[in-house]
Parts: sequence; C-alpha cells; structure tokens
Amino acid sequence: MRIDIISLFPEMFAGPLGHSILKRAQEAERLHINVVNPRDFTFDKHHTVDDTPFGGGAGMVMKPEPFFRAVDHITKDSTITNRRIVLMCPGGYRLDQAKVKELANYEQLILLCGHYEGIDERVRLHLVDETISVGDYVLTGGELPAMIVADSVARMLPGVLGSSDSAPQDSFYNGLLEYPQYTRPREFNGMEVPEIIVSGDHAKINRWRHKQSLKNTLERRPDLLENKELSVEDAKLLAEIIAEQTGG
Ligand code: 21W
Repeated sequence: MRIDIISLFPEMFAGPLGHSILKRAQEAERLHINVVNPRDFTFDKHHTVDDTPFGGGAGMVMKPEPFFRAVDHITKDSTITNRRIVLMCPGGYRLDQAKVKELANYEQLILLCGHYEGIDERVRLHLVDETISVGDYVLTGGELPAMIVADSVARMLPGVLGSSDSAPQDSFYNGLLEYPQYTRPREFNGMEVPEIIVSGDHAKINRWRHKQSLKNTLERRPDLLENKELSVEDAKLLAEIIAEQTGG
C-alpha cells in the first residue's frame, strides 16, 4: 500500500512513522509512506498557503490550490486506480476499527492535513472522497490524526505484524475488549497471577480468557455489547458474570 500525506509540517511524521513496526513494513516494501508539503505547490514569491477568510472573522484559511496541485502531482503518471482521498477534519466520520479495515483495502491513501483555522471548503466538496476525525476533542492540526490513520491501517496489511495472526487477537476484532495478560514472575510483591493461567489446561484457559473479555467489556465499555449478536456460549458466560456481580 502507498500512503501519501499532504502536510505543512512533513518533519512531524518521521518519528512516529519511522520506527518499530511501520519502519519494518516500509523496509519490507509492504508499505510506502510519502509526505508532501503543499507549500511546494505554490507559485508566488512568498509561497502563500493561507489567506484571510472571505466574509471576515479571525484567523486564516488554507487556500485550495496547493492541495489540488499536490493531489494532482501525486496521482498523475500513476497506474493506481483503487485509491481514497481523505481529509482529516474535526467534523469527519469518527474513526473506528471497521473504517480502518475498509481503508486497508485501498491500494493508495492520500491523507490531507489542515492546520490554522481550517481549509477552504472547496477541498472538502470537490477534492476528497471522505472526511475522518479521530475523536471529539480539538487538536491543532490534522497531522496527529493522519498518523493515527496510517498506523492503524498499516498494521492491518498482510505481513506487517510479526506474527500473522496477531491482528485478529486485538481489542475490537471480535467487538470485545481484550482479556488480561500476565508474564513472569508468578508472584511479585505479594501480587499473584490467577491460578487458572498457570494450570496448563488450555480449554479452561481459553474459556476463562473469553469470559474475562466479556467481563471487561461489560464493566468498561457496555456500549460495545449493545449492538453485538451474542452466541449461546456468550450469553451463558454473561449470565455467569452478572450472577457473580450480584453475589448470586
Ligand atoms: C481545529 C481544524 C479546529 C479546524 C469557523 C469555521 C483533523 C482533528 C483535526 C482544527 C478547527 C481531527 C473554523 C479530532 C481534531 C484537525 C485542527 C475549526 C475553524 N472557524 N480529529 N471553522 N480532532 N484539527 N475550524 O481537531 O484538523 S482530524
């Protein structure tokens, strides 16, 4: 997959996208990340990327032309047809794992980052396919959100995670939170690991883990259970959890 990022601050991306799993993915050529600066697509002496808002008001608005030209530059002479152009935008679709999986199916993602007070509306209306937010809080720009999209999408690509079956084990894969994990030592400052986890009975361990997933989800993120179809086994485990909670 190719991920092209359009940002006024290309240097911001080197750290987060240049380490660990994403570094390896790029070295293995499963992922190509390219950051371009809209300032390089301005023709005036001062390389102007923003201007005062029509209609008045405080702050500056990012001009449309540098974004259109940057996207043109990225897409021209390319054989890729299966691409998605995404604007990082506080009012966009709130990113979730289903969206991440959907984005991972494209050959190329082009992520546009705004800054300052916002971007000329014609970019949203006529240049991009969709807008994405990373949550209901205000950041200073679209750079951190673009990194979140790049990171979450990259780890879904085949061969990017070390062990090929790591991704399906994650939180949200089956719509539940994860079960608790433990490693050595078995006892630390009087804190012990649950007996079952060292029992060696893998059928029991798997059932315990799944029950813990359900319990964690019920206690911390009950909203995740509301739209979930429960298997007979899940319903039984949930009934056990609720009975234990109410002391029954
Ligand atoms: C913050 C841009 C505020 C625009 C009148 C009309 C991208 C983001 C961002 C930013 C405004 C995301 C205005 C979660 C985020 C992002 C910077 C408001 C000014 N005045 N996800 N419009 N949170 N943030 N616009 O902040 O670019 S995805």
